Amino acid sequence: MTPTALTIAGSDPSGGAGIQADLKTFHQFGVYGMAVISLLTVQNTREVKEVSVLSPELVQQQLQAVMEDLPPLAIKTGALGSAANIEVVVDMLQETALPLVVDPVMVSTHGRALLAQDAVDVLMRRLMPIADLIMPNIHEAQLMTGIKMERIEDMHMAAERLSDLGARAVLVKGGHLDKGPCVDLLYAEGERILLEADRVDTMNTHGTGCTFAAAVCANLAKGLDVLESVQRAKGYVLRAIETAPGLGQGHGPVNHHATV
Ligand code: PXL
Repeated sequence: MTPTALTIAGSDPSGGAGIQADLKTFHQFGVYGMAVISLLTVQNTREVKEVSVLSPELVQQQLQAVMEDLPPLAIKTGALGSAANIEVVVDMLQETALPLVVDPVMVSTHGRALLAQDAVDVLMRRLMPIADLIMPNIHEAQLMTGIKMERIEDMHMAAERLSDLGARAVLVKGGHLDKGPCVDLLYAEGERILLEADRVDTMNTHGTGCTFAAAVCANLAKGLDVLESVQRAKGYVLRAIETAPGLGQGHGPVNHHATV
């Protein structure tokens, strides 16, 4: 059977993040990709000029069109934009038992809000309990838990807290910690696993979060378990950063052609 995956996320016309990154990543992993668009950004590698959030009706209708005809084997959510968009997504997805990866995108690479303030609460209360894996970076983890993220132990505490909200597994991404290797902490069923990678000194990290979550989702669609999916996805993202094509004058995209 052809593995299929769906992303519900925002558009980045410069192609490095959002649904564009997700679809390229699905494709690279040999997975048929589908995309429900939740918001449009007007941006390039230098700046975000505009963000326009789609109506919940349009998001609901796109999702319905996919689900009634060709339901995917796994789903990933990225920037959803509003509390109302999260509500319609959860209303529809809670009926299904499909593997769901949640990238709780709150701000863009350039610091623009991609999720309304009041939506963080809805995300935690409604989306988290149906997630198989939620993948916050330290800023998102800090915003959701109030725990100041400075050390691995802080990441562990935040992961426990988020796990209590119902997510089956939590991956707190430590790439934004100040120094040392990039350590991500995977927490599931009371156990933690540390995933380490060398830090790459580069400007070209635009869309890494999207690409990471999409790669996990692609592997879940292919039937791998969460740990194996995360490990393979992390390797792919590291190679994608190391071989970034150097496009644009700001934060450039990663190389989605990297080996899987
Ligand atoms: O990486 C977060 C992200 C998600 N979605 C869209 C984005 C970005 C980062 O800039 O533009 C559409």
